[in-house]
Amino acid sequence: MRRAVCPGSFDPITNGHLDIIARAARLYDTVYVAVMINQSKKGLFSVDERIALIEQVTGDLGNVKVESFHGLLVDFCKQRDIPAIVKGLRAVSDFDYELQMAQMNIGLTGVETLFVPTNPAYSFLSSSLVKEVAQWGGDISHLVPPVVLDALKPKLERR
Ligand code: COD
Repeated sequence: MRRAVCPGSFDPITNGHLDIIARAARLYDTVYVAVMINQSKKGLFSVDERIALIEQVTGDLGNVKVESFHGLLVDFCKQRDIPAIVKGLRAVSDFDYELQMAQMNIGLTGVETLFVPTNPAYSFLSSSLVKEVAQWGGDISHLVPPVVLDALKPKLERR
């Protein structure tokens, strides 16, 4: 049974995340999507809301499990016997930090990190930019799944 994890904050999930998760799901028997909890960072969506959105948009893939975790990613992997972390790489700017994390993680427990090049259509895309553009009324309908678009509207109106 080949297992991998796609970790992140997913606040909220974008088409860039989804592209990486779908590609990982073609390579592995089971892909865990780990919503990592960072208590010092208040998100727009609660962890439960993020999980619900990810479950809705990955449901058709058939081999994706969504969970939250508070702690080190390597411990999430150890507890579930996951040998590989799959990450998307958007640009050179991502590389330095991603390399540091990959080297730290393999040093901690031996878990490997595999990098998947972003789809060029999403190479500029991040959850933060989506929220900023949406807040000022910009069109993000091509950047997030429809359920995320619907979920964003009431959140941003309340701000
Ligand atoms: N195209 C392709 N891939 C993308 C895109 C895009 N447009 N946007 C995001 N991604 C991928 C990247 O691989 C990214 O790493 C991942 O999705 C998650 O993105 P975000 O923005 O939701 O999440 P981050 O960057 O805030 O997540 C950082 C982690 C939570 C993964 C990291 O901080 C972590 O592992 N934390 C757990 C605690 C820990 O173990 N710390 C020690 C690390 S060595």
